[in-house]
Amino acid sequence: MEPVTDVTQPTDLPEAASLPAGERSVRVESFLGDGEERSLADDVLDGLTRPFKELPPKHFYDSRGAELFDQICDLPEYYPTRAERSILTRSAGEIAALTRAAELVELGSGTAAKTRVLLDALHASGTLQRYVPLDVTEAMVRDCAAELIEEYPGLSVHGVVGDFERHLDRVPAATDGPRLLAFLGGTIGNFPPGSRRRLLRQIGELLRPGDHLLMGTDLVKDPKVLEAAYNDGEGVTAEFNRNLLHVLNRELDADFDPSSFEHIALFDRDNEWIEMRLRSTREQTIAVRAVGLSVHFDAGEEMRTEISAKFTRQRLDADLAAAGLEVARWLTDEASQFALTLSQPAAQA
Ligand code: AVJ
Repeated sequence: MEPVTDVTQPTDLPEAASLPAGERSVRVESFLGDGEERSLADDVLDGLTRPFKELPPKHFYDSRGAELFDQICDLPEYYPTRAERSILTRSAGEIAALTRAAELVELGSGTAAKTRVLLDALHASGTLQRYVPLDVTEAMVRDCAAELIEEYPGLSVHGVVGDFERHLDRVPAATDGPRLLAFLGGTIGNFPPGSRRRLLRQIGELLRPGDHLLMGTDLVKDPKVLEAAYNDGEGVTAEFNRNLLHVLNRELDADFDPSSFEHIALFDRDNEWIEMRLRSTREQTIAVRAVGLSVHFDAGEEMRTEISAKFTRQRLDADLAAAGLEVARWLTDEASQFALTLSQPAAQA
């Protein structure tokens, strides 16, 4: 695929110096082309023709989905965002001192709300030169890049519009100093064990000795607390889950009636993950015209739309070790609900 490259004044061009300060050091490259719709079509052809229907959670996030997710983060039942922010707030100074990062690379950067806590600490310690946000939503990358270079004098931003499952190799080569790679929010929990380790290995390949990975993970706890976080009283998570059907209707010319699907969220104790599903309330056949598929649902049939793995320290150590990483700091909030792990390439034997 030919990358769609839009270079907005790279810093090394002489003309850049004549631009107003706010435009001097932003560069955004996009690697999303036809590939994006392809991946939804492929996932539908693959996931909706199985005996147990399933779609990956990355397709939740169109603009409505992103908005609903933001609302989820403010729900009283959804503790992970607040817990992670409290850890970041408490530990950002320590992270900055330990990593001395010249560059912050962030996977799934979104609005970079929590990132500012890290950027503040790295900027204050005087080591930070560049921020590299990677996100599938181009507007998010552009808007946050524009804001951040205003907020942090001297910072350059090199945004990458892409999917971290496919475009990690597009992360620009490291600058001179140490790199800190942030993967926050607990997003790693969306991956089942096999692909989780594969992704961690690919992430590990972006790190050299002296670099660090800062990763957020939700922790195993009382199933009632976990299930409430994914089944809130206001029904926001239910709307978020059903939004996937709106995405399919729009992107693939499907004819789902979202009101005929119920939101389900339950903690699978054996696998230690939350599973979200959509349950068809009646027998029905759905046309997904763009891929020429007709999909039959029995009354009560469920389709899995997300897993969100919950971790123990032990499991996380093992997953990181499998990717050649070792834990340097294990940071949790006061109630030990969530963990931020700072890890680094393991010393070569
Ligand atoms: C963005 C994947 C971390 O698993 O908690 C929130 C997504 N789904 N409520 C999570 C989500 C339902 C969230 N992650």
